Amino acid sequence: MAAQPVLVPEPAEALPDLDLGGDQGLLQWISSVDHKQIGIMYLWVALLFMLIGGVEVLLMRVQLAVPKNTFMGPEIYNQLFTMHGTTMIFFVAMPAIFGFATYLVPLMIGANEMAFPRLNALSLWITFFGGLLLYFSFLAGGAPDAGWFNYAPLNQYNYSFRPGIDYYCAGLLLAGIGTVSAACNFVVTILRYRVPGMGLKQLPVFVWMMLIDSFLIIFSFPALNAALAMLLLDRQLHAHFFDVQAGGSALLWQHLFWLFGHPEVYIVILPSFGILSEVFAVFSRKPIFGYSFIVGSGIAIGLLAFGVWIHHMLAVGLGNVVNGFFSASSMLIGIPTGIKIFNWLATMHGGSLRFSTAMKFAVAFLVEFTIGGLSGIAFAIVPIDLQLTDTYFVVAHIHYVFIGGTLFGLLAGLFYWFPKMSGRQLSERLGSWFFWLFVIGFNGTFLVQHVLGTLGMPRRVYTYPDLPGWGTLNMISTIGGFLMGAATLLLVYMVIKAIRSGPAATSDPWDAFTLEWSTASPPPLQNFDRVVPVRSARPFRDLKRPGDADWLKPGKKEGYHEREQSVD
Ligand code: HEM
Ligand SMILES: [Cu+2]
Repeated sequence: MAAQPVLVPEPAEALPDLDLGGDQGLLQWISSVDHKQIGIMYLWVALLFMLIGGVEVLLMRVQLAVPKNTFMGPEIYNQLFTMHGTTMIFFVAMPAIFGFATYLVPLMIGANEMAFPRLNALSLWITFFGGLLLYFSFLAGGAPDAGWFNYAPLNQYNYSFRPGIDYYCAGLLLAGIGTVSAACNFVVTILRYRVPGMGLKQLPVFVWMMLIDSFLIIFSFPALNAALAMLLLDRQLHAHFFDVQAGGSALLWQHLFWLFGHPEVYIVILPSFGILSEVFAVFSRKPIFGYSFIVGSGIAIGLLAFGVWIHHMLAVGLGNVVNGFFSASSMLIGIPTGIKIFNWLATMHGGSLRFSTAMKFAVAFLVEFTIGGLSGIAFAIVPIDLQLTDTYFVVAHIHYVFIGGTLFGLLAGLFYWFPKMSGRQLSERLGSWFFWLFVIGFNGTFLVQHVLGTLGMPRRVYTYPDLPGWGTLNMISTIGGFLMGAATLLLVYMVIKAIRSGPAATSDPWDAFTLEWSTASPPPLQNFDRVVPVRSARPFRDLKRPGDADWLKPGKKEGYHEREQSVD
């Protein structure tokens, strides 16, 4: 079963004679339909917008550093927090996820391309142009200023007559179309283009999570896209969908938004769960503990994600029965999430751990994401939510899950896959500096916001009174923010330095398990000309250690019993 026929959507014309390791020039990049180049461009888009969103938030933190500050006024502040949140979710987290997935999914399933390479390029470019369109609002008379959730009636023309909200609608609609088309591409690629022998039970966990993720996108983004189109009709053609005075419903916006918005928070966390599952296994030198539980709980999270959106609306007065139901369903999500945490801990247990920078971020994730999960459960308790909603406690929760969860996962992925993507090794020494600077800055910024929230400091305000403790805690938060800013610059420096002059990486620097490591670093234009036989979820490891392949062990389920062999 050695030389498999390569099961890939081969391009109709011969492949251009390209060496992806070389310097190809800008025109080649922007006209590319190669999934690896598109993946890398997605990552650059994410980095670009992360720097912009980062500058926005640092300006906000300067304004909040001391009470009664007059550094900026409320108009600018509202635009900044709206643009910060919108940018980070739609133009940083999503492109970063798609960057990794576009690059890795075909490689991990032994394919040479995405199912629809041209659609893949289209998805990237309209996402990017959606971001540009959103930012064009600054030049067109003012950015949107009603928050990333853009609630009615604030989003209505008579409350926000500048064109910012129109750009919000147009930019997100454009990006939304790119997102849905990318998700369709992943579903077809994963279901149709796996190498022979790779059943669904042999899919790498990251690919599984991207499959679930894509379905979440396909079912949730239409709610947002519809709401955005309706809002444009409201604003441009006086349709009154969300205008209470004319018989519309402001709550309708919230329902549509959170019907999208809650699944969205799982859309951005599931890929990180996938990345971490790869990282924990490889850096513990063990198979992932409880593969089917990891996958199954991912599916459970995906299904539950659609049944909890009202926990974002517990304070709007839908009544005790509705609130009680959604409170309970929200807490259920803690169960599959807890299962995953347990499985990762069990994967590390008894393994021979290697604390590379990727693994450091994975372990830090366990701590920070658990803090974010616990504050989430606290919010799901209605009386607590009524006290804490719209305070800084929410800001703390969001960031523990987004940064301590999503971003830490993505950073673990960056340090893990960078050698594969670039053919260069990132400096572990600078990586360690970056890690500590970032983790300290992150906790400095957001841990104290739990306290600010319980003290009653409202979120989305441009200044605050001089009450006992508020100034000090805010100052700590601002200093933490600047530490994260410094860490981000260090990351950019590291990446550029490694690309220019980093030590060359081998094809398999971590002694990894999955197929992407069986090809060169960086992979050639045609990923594989021969694909290894796949019989387990660790096909590349099976190949490297034929005598000890997973499928040779009689009666072995995944897990645990492998401790003896794991010391290699
Ligand atoms: C254990 C799982 C989780 C539970 C039970 C939970 C629960 C909640 C609740 C009840 C709120 C509403 C708080 C309020 O506005 O009063 C909330 C807000 C939020 N959560 Fe979570 N959450 C969980 C995980 C996550 C994850 C994984 C993410 C993202 C990666 C996330 C992102 C957010 C965001 C962005 C908001 C604020 C939305 C806004 O008003 O702008 N949460 N969460
Ligand atoms: Cu939610």
